[in-house]
Amino acid sequence: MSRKLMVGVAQLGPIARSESRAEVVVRMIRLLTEAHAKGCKFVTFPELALTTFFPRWFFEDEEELNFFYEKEMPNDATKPLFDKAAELGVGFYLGYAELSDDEEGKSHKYNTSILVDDKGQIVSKYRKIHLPGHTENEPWRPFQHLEKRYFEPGDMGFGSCDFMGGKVGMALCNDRRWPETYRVMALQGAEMIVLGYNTPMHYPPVPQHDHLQGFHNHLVMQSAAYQNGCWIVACAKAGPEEGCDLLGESCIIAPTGEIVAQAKTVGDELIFAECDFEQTREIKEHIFNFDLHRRPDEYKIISQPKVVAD
Ligand code: ING
Repeated sequence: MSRKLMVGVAQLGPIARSESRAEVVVRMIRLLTEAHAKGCKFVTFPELALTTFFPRWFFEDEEELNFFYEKEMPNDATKPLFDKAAELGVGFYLGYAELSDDEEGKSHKYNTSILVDDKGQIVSKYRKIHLPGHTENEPWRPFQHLEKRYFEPGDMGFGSCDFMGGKVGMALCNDRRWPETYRVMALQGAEMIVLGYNTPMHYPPVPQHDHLQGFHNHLVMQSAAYQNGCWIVACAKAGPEEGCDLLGESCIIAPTGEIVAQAKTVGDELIFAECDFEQTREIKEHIFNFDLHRRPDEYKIISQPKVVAD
């Protein structure tokens, strides 16, 4: 028996600060249409896919900052994407900056992703849990990484939902570096984990690792795919964006840990592969059979709350 899904990864090249959401959506629809022509039923876009990666700048003006957030989804800018996807019968994963009000009317900002089905309906939402970077402007850096300032930690946990014949979980960028991310979803039955990323090649605190960005990117996801018996689908925003070089190397990784498709450029590029959810069983029922082999009684320290330094 097989449960095959043709998956596309729509890597985006640089998005200029001056580029409108409408212009970006045109690029996304072009990739979505190409993916459909190749037989894809599901397409992933990057993290914060609608605008340039704005956490690289320090904004003092709240209004200037709020420009980068979506107040609703879909909205005028993204409706053409939702409509085209529904017309073609293709689902997608989309990352964006979310500005949402809670029941008391208090507004919150999250680094968010959604799963949209082949009828254009949002079926799952995730808010980024591992926020990298810093909270205050640090002028010593050639560029900032102010995700801790511009987003609240996600409040929805890591989930897994029935989607397109399999069980699919979502993550965002820095989440992919933390093994717990994948294990929490795999323990909920996830067979595929999709994520988008914006990863600068230069990491100011530890520049001696700059040449290892590509290695670390694939290292963490290939090991996670194997250790959790999951397909991992990773989509970059890539290339020289507003003076900051972003890693490409978008990829699709099989449950064995093998990279089965990888982007070759740092521009708009579609890669795709046929993913059989059934193939996850080779791992989940054998080498990483959680029920048979896992020893959570020996892992308690992993989920103990952080000790707050006094
Ligand atoms: N970006 C980066 C990431 O985790 C980063 C931050 C870059 C961390 C390089 C470490 C090294 O890929 C986001 N958006 O999380």
